[in-house]
Amino acid sequence: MATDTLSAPMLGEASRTRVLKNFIDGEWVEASTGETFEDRNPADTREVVGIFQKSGRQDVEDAVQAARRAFTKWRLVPAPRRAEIVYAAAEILLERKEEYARDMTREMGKILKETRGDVQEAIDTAYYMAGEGRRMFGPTTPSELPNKFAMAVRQPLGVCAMITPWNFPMAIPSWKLLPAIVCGNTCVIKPAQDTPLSTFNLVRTLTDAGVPKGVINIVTGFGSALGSPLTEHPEIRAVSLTGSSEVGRIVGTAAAQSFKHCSLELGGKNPMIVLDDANLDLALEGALWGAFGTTGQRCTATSRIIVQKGVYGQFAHRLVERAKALKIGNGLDEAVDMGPAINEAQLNTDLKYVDIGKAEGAKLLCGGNRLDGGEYKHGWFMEPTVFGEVAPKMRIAQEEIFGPVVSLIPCDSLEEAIPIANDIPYGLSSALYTRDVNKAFSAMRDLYAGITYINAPTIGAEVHLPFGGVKATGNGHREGGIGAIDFYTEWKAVYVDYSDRLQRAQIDRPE
Ligand code: UN1
Repeated sequence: MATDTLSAPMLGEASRTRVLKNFIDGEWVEASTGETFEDRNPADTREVVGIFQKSGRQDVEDAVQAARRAFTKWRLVPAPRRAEIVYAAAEILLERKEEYARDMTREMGKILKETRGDVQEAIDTAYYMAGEGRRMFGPTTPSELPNKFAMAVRQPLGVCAMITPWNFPMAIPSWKLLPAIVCGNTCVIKPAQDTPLSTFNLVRTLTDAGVPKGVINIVTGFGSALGSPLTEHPEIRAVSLTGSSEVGRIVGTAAAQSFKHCSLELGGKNPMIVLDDANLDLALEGALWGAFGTTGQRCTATSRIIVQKGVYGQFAHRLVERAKALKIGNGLDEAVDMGPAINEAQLNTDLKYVDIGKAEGAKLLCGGNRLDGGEYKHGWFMEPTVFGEVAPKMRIAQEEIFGPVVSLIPCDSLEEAIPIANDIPYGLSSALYTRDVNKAFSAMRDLYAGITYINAPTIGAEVHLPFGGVKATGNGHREGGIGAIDFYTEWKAVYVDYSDRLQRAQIDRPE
């Protein structure tokens, strides 16, 4: 078996199994536990994509100490210089886009078109954040006293921890790592155990572009072992998690004990409203892409479609026809529309919700079964699934499934649809299909979510706009755009008194 080094070339598909070590202080090191785990292809579990370190508390400690040492120098590198490295990384990612997309399809399962999009999202983030290095604006403002100058400057926080999910294994790490380092922080990242390779590919690129040792450290392993060390460590100043609301509550509670900055991007149960006056062809395309793109494994996935009664029958019929026609299979095949679930546990959850939906009295219009014959034998595949006549309070309409299962909810009007859309524990994304500008604007105001699309599905956020949501979707922070710069910096107010005398604010009031 090949052991990875920074200079080792990427090995192509179907080549030797790579053993990847942790990346700490610019070195590849084995986990202190001496244990490893396998990263397997969910479309064909016979294929081991890589072998990774099953790390423990000591590995986190080593990574934090490396990041702490690196911070003393990195914080002093001018932000535009830090940003140039990120820009150079974007250029390298562009060259390696196809190779990294193929690696990602093999470890995550989503189709090539989408994994290319995932790498592109990291490229977009890199270009955007490279530009921020020359902004990082802060206000200057008049002092209330004469001969005194006042301004606020952004300062880095120190060591930041990132805990990232498997569904966007390069894009989401890029949302966190790139603003963090442009702002002058250093990082310890724990990628999801199902998809560590794509994070390695991103960090390898950043290292090749010139990020110095210790600025980004990777510790792989399981949340059960690494969650507490990362969230409780007194020298970690910020934690950024993308994951479930359940894990978010644990991470948020732990991080609060040492007053860390904490950004939580959590679940979604995203509604799409289709009104009678909508362009139905467009709404169908959107529904299909929003519900079954990424096998429904996006926190932005369209999982509820609230359809006005005038078009409900036609919409349901046509959606089912289109869902049945989707080609399921290995994402490396360009003809495939939808890949597998990420792992057995996720597939079981998806199938469990099919049973729950049936038991609740929803009408199974298509799908619902596991695919495990023939070409599907060694993967975690299931049919795209559509439930009709779903009542808004059923569990399949309230709980995040994270699979290719969508619920159709009939409604009478936009006035009825909005409360149905809002009456869930989450609030990430939302969509409305209509040709009526008045309705569009009231929905933009009244849908209670972090993101609203008009005449587009609930997925497909762009990296320079705020990404995040309300209620159980998060804790008020936003990734993407300037929100990320806000999260990874701390304000410092600076006063310069050039009057040469003691001037007391609030007390000495010039005549
Ligand atoms: C996620 O599902 O966690 O907006 C992120 C989108 C993608 C990002 C999804 N750009 O669907």
